[in-house]
Amino acid sequence: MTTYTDLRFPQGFLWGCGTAAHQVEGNNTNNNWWEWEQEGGHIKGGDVSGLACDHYNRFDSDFALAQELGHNAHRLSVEWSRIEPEEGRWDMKEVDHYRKVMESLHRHGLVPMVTLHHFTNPIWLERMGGWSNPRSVDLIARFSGFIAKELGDLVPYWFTINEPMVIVVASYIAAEHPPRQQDWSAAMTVSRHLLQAHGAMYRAVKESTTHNPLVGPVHNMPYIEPYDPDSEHDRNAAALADLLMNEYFLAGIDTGTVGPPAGQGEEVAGLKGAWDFIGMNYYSRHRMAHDRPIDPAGLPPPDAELTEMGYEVFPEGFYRQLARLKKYAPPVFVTENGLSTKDDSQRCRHLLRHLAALHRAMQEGTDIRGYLHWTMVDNFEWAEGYQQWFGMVAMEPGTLKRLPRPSAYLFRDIARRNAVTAAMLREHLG
Ligand code: IFM
Repeated sequence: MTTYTDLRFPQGFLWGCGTAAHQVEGNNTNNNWWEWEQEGGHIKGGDVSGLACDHYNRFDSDFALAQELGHNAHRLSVEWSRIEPEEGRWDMKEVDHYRKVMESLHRHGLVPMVTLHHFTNPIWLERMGGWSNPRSVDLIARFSGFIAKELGDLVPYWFTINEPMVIVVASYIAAEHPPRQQDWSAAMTVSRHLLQAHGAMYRAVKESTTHNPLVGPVHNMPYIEPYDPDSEHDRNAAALADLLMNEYFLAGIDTGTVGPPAGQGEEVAGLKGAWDFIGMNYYSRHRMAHDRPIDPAGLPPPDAELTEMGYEVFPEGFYRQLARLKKYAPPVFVTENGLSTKDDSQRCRHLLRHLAALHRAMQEGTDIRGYLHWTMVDNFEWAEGYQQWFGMVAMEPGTLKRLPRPSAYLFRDIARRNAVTAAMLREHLG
C-alpha cells in the first residue's frame, strides 16, 4: 500500500484558473477566428464560438464563483480586436470594459494575470498576413504598450503571447488553425517574428506604466521522446521537435538571439533577459516518428491512459519539464495544466498526480510560484469547438448556468489549505 504525506506549498502560492477571451467572452466578431468559423468546415461539429460562456457579460459572477472555489488568482486575455478594431483606432469603451473586469478581479481577491495575445488576430492584421508580416512585431508592441498604460495600475502580471510555438505548429505546419498553412519556410519566418514580438512587447509594457509590472512568456512544453528510441531517425525527429517546441523560444530570450531552427544566432535588440518569470503550460507526452505526420495526440503508447483529446496522461513529463526550467533564472508559474474528460473522477486524479509532480520539482529546486488550472468553465476549444470538456465547472446548455463539478471542490480544498493532503491522495489515488 502506498504511504502518502501532505504536500505543502509555500505561503503566497497562487491558485486559480486560466481562460482566453475568444474561448469564453462570446461575440468576438472582429478577429480571424470568428471569420474562419463562419466559413464552415473548419470546426468540429460545425460549431462556432458564438456566445461562448457569455463571460463578457457574466465576468463578475464568474469571479465570485472563482472566489467561492478558493482561487486567489485568475489568468485571462484581453482581446486585441476589441481594443483596436481598426489599425490605430482605440475603442475606449472596450478599455473601460476591461478596467471593470480587472476591478472585479481585485474585489474578489483574485490576482489579475493578463495575456496580451491568445491565438486571435484582429481581422485587419490577418488581412496584412498576420504573424508572417514583419510589421506584426511593432503593431503588437504598440497595442501592448497602450493597454499596459491604460490598465497598468490594476495588473501586476502580464503574459506576452500564449504558446508561440503552438501558433507556429498549428497554423503554419499542421494546418489546424488559421491561416491553415503547411509551409516550413513561413513557419520559420513566423517563429522569428514571434520571438522579436515577445521582446518588443516586454519592453513596451515595462516602459508604459510606472507600476512595476512583471512580464513573461507563456510557453507550452510537451514532453517529447522518440517513438522508437532505437531508431536514429526517430531520435532526430524528436530532437528537432524538442528544439522547435521547447528550446528555441526560451533559449532565444535567455541569449537575446534567434537560434536554430529559425535563425543562426542573430541578435535581437531588447530581447535578452526579457522575462521576469516563465509561464509554463503542460498537457502531455508526444512521441515523434520520422515517418508519420505530426499527430496532435502525440502517438501515445497502447496502454496509456487517455483524455478526450486523445492525449496521454503523463505527469512524469510535467515533472521533467519543470525540472528543466531550473537552468533559467526566472521563477515559474504553471499557467496551464488540465485535461478534457467527461469523467470528473479522472480530472481529480489528474489534478492530484500533476500537483504531486509539481511539488517534487519544487522540492528539487525549481522555483514555482503558482498553478493555474486550465480551465474553470467548459468553453470553446478552438478547432474542437464545444466538443471538449476542460472545465472544473460545467455549463448548462441553453441557460449557460455554471455547475461546479466535484473537482472544483477538490481544487477549492487544496487552494484553501495551500496543500494537497495525504487524505486527498488516499481517497482519489487509492
Ligand atoms: O484551450 C487551449 C488553450 O487555449 C491553449 N492551451 C491549450 C488549451 C487546451 O487545449
